[in-house]
Amino acid sequence: MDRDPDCVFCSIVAGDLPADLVLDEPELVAFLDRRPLFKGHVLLVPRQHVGTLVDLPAALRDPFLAAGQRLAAAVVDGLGAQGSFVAMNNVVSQSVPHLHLHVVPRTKGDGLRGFFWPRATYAEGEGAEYAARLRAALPPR
Ligand code: DGP
Repeated sequence: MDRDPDCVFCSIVAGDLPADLVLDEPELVAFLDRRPLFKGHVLLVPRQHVGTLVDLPAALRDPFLAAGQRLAAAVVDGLGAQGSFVAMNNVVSQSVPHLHLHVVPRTKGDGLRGFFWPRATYAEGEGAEYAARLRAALPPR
């Protein structure tokens, strides 16, 4: 299994660094974020060192998303959350360069207000232009 000796999440996966494990399976591990947005905030990682979503091997795509679904169910069924916020940072704002999916329990009124994300506005025709650039850059299926 590929491991980066300098990666903290590889150390958690290997059992060299303690963490509260939520899921421990041949291809995937999930554990509590040590600085949770809310209690029960889980990070799902591939066991092998993968930097970002773009680098995730095809064979892991379905298991990774399936585990994310199960964790999203578990924060509701196990913790009494109403729902979840599921997200990942890739490169920008990614503080640990080992792919990780955040699964955060959410309940109305919990105080999380959209992370104060800035919102842009498209000028007339600009949305169509952006969509065309993205379609042209999409890697083949
Ligand atoms: P991001 O900013 O999206 O890269 O999220 C990285 C998260 O990883 C951040 O919420 C804190 C968490 N984290 C960083 N180091 C450790 C660690 O050693 N153990 C645990 N459990 N979580 C960590």
